[in-house]
Amino acid sequence: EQRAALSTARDELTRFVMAYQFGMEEMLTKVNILKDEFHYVHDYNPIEHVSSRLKSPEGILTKALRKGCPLRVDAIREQIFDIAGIRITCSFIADTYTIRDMLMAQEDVTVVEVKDYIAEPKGNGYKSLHLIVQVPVYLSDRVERVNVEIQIRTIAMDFWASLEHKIYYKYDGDVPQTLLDELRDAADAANRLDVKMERLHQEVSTLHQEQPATSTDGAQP
Ligand code: 0O2
Repeated sequence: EQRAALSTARDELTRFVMAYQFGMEEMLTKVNILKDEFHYVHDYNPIEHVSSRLKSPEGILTKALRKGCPLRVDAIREQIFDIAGIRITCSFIADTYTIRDMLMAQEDVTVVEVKDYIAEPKGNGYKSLHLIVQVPVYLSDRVERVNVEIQIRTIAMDFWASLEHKIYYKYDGDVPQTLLDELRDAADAANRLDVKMERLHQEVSTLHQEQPATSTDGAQP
């Protein structure tokens, strides 16, 4: 009897995680379509890099325990939003908002939550746009709406976040104050770089529009 219960629980968990995998793949296709299409429409690609990950069963349980969420799939479905995660790295700050708006405008994407840590950075200096969206996954016997977390940030924000994440885990969350201060300084430096790069990019784009660059090898365009 216990073996049958275990087997049912395992099947349930497998199907549960599978739906997230499918939802994540659907969102990835959407992001990759934008990335490829942008390549033709603009003279630079606003999406630098796209990555994705499924939270491991262990990671799901750890987060559930941390949030005081009951260890049942129905509760986990309603309280843990980042089982499927996609990270989009953009060239410039303005691009992060452009990509956010394009994804939010898609008819089959339901926006559950938006957190703008770019406009309002976290105390430690963390910056990123977070979206929780829901996409329908058409399974053999039902349609399941799964949550996918999308993090959109610039290359500089991503560089900072990955180092901060490593340091945080290295010190098991108890990072010395001097390092925290230095990380805050680094976040400010990353922000200055983002602002400067965006201004340069805009200047060059404006110049390019006013005065199209001429070919240097003498070939006809
Ligand atoms: P991991 O290991 O990256 O998966 P919620 O998900 O809303 O219930 P939370 O943590 O308040 O809980 O949500 P929030 O603030 O939107 O953060 C979700 C994810 O954003 C985190 O997932 C991180 O990936 C990232 N993140 C948030 N704050 C920071 C930060 O200060 N530094 C870095 N490097 N990343 C951050 P996890 O599950 O916490 O971690």
